[in-house]
Amino acid sequence: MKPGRVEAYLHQRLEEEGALHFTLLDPEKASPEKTAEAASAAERAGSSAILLGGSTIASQPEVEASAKAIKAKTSIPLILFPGNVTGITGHADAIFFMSLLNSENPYFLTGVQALAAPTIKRVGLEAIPLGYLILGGGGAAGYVGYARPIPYGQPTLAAAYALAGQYLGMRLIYLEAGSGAEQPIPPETVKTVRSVLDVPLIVGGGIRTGKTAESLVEAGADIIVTGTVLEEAESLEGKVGELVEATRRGAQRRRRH
Ligand code: 1GP
Repeated sequence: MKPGRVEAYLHQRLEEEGALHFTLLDPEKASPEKTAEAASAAERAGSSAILLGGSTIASQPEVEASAKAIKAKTSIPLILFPGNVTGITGHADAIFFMSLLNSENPYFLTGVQALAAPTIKRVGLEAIPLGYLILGGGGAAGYVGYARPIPYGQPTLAAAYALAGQYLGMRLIYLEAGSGAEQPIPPETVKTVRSVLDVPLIVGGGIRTGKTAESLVEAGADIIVTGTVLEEAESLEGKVGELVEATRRGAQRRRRH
């Protein structure tokens, strides 16, 4: 399967900028109008893509309504970040076709993917193969996904799983600490994983400040995802701006190594 338009865009932006920031929006937390306004503010502040989804989404119509509203207000890619079959709509540009590599439940390894695949083909969504790994506490995603989270003190285990994902053909690897995690993934873990990987590395969960984003990018994260901190921020645009700037600084520092 050749890279589609969105995947090619991501690679081009990564080549130009070194590292990127993505904004995660939950369609069940606000109305489609408010969600679209947040997406538009994130685009203005320099975020490179909108992720729509979460691990507890039950209402597909809300995903669809939010996707439509976001597409009407933004021009950066809208990528679905599904936790289940309920996370799918044809009104997005692409979908992270994810397998939760450290799940104990085959449903989250290949089962839900098989249920979703025919619909993804029918609606013409670009599928981007992604290996999803849950670390630390794991939050709701870890609980819902029957994950056996990799402890923060075991970076070589995380690297082994990430490399296995790459060898299985996944074209992105996502290290997830869990939405709202108290402790984001430690930079040391990111560094160890980065040292074995060739594909882009996404890091998310519990990232709240520019300083954290910068240190994760410097350690080797290519894409930083934030959701919770943007829901809590007084100014979403201001917070995304801080994170985008930090991501750029992190990329510059990494280049100097
Ligand atoms: C969750 O990694 C994402 O799937 C983002 O986490 O909500 O903590 O930013 P936060």
